[in-house]
Amino acid sequence: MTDNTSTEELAGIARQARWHIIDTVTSSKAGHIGGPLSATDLMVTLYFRQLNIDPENPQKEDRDRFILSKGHSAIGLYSVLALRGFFPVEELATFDHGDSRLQGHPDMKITPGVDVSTGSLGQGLSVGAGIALAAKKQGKDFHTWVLTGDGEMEEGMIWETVLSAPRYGLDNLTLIVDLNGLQQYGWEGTESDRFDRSEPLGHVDLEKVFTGFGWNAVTIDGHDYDQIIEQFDAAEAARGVAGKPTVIIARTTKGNGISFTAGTYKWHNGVATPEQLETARTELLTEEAK
Ligand SMILES: Cc1ncc(C[n+]2csc(CCOP(=O)(O)OP(=O)(O)O)c2C)c(N)n1
Ligand SMILES: [Mg+2]
Repeated sequence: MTDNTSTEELAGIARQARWHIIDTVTSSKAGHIGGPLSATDLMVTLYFRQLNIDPENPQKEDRDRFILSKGHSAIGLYSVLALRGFFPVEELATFDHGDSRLQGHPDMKITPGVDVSTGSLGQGLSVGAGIALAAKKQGKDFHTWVLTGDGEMEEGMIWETVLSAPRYGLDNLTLIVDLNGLQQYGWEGTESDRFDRSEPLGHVDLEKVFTGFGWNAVTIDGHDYDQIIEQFDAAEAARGVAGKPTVIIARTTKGNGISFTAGTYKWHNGVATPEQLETARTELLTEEAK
């Protein structure tokens, strides 16, 4: 824990971040909405309370690492990085333009604060385990955090690392699974049905599976700051002590925070109409709506 930002402050920052997500995608005329919005509270808590990072010195040697493995949610990460001071909020308006530092998927070579390039789903946990293992070997005391989607958990490469990370005692590695119950598509009229593409892990007891592989596993409400903070702190306290990695299974709502995007795969990506953008502005930024 590096900062005592209150839950009220986190909630206010998250409303701003959510506004930047939908406003930016609307003005860039392309981008993801649902995934960034389901992970907003998790990323705001990481960047405004948990991570040991310095916006003035993004490459600081002992910084904590964060890997947005579900790289399609880049605009969520960029919004949080901008609000945290890594680059000007005004730069968000360049999102997805050819010459922008803010590409549609995170690029570690050009974006301040981005440690690992992602976008091809399934790779971030393996990279995170490599970083965590290197830190152990080099006696470095920082934490590596990885955020995956639940659809992303279908990728085989994830499970190679779920298998191997406990063997190396990577208690400096924490995986957060954004369990929003949806991926890119669903079947018409069956959004809440289990076992189809709309609920990738509907038939899996993820906590039990991870525990079986040798991880510490806990399930939280990924929009409840008290639960997020408690388990982030516990995961960090395990570093150097527990001898095993932690997974935080965060139950979330895809598209959370805006009425018309919440709970549907249809806003996995999309561009708001002018009327929808006004609705979002009212819900997120207007005093009486808070
Ligand atoms: C290897 C790979 N396959 C397919 C895609 C295309 N794709 C982007 S997002 C997405 C759905 C991801 O669903 P989930 O992991 O649940 O993310 P979230 O619900 O948080 O948006 C897909 C299939 C990709 N980026 N990489
Ligand atoms: Mg999902």
